[in-house]
Amino acid sequence: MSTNLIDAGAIAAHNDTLLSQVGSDYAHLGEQLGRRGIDIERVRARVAAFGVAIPSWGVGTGGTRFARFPGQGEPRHVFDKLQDCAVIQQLARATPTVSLHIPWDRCTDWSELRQTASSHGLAFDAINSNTFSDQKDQAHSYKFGSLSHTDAATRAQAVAHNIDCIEIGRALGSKALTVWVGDGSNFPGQQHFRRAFDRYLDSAQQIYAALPGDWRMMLEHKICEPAFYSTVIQDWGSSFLAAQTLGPKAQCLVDLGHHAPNVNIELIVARLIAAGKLAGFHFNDSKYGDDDLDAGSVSPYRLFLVFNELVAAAHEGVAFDPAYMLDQSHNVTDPIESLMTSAVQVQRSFAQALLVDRAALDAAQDANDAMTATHLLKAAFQTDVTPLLQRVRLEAGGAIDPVAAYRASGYRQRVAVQRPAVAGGSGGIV
Ligand code: PSV
Ligand code: MN
Repeated sequence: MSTNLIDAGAIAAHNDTLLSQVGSDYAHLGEQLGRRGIDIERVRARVAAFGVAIPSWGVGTGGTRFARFPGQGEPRHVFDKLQDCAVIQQLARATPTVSLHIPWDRCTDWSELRQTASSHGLAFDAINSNTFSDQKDQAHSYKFGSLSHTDAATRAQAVAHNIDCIEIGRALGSKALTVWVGDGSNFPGQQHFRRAFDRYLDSAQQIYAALPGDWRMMLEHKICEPAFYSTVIQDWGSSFLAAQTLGPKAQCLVDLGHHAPNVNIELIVARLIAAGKLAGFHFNDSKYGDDDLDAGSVSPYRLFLVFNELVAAAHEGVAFDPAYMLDQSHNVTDPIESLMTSAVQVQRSFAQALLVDRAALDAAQDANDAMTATHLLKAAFQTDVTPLLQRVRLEAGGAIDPVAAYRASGYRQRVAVQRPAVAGGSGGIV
């Protein structure tokens, strides 16, 4: 398998056409930031060190429970997925890691997979377990739950699967297990809320006990879907209770789409940081529910406000280490284009949050000067950091305009020749 998926010469040729423009835009931005007392080079160094993981399932076309419309050249297996992730990293240079989902990413030789990843310059982030759908030849069904199921044998099967995931993760160099369960109920009265939570805790404790010393267990909450009346790990409160019961290696993962509309996610983030329980993020955007839209495509300001909390905490010396991953469903776009765009959007929000004048904000907050405080945030958010991001990509060997370079490369058309067309029609992952 080639390690140079998009011809480096083609990327260089693409960059050449935009080089002088980026040079003068960057100089101008540097001058503007300089007037605000911000050293653009320091911001650039921090942004260059930032990375967000690609979910292996994100490179396939997504779908809804109504239908899935596969695109051209869909990845056939985990090696194809890795290759698509490598293209994303080659062009956008903001996604050095991949997060696998087991058993969707079946593989007979994990060390070969690890080597392939490393030949692409990629490493593995958190491993995700799946006890929300039944697999072929599975003894017990998850129709009525997994870690919280009323049946002990079903719970044991779900625990064993999570422990398998830890083993796979070890072989790949992962350091975290993300646990999201679809457990819940569809009818009032269907489930005894407290007993279901206790059963979940009991199962989670067994998984926790199998966790290597330097690993984290990231608990992902979700308000609804596939269970539409109640879910066992419904919100950050349930997630926090569970993480606290399990111990220091268990933390709460925030998927931006897993809350009721209008919930103040940045406030949840601040609370979890304060409690030392923020595991990290699954980034996406939403308007109505778990819409899995591209990160920042609807509410970029909300994404910025989340990063504002992260940057503020780091600035104040709080020790924490959030894991960043995209988790979105690409139903109408080429997944590679969406993932590159979202990675850059997340990187952009981080860069903008670095521009907030923290001393002035502290002073405005202390003086109860709401207008100045909010203007300070807006001043950072409204700064166009595009030239800075372009420069970061350029220095790292990526493309100034990743989507344009990708389209010009013909990668999708090339892989479509090797990868057979997939039939559409049925529902896809949600
Ligand atoms: C559930 O909606 C979720 O956000 C979890 O992270 C899953 O692992 C992923 O989506 C799978 O689609
Ligand atoms: Mn998620």
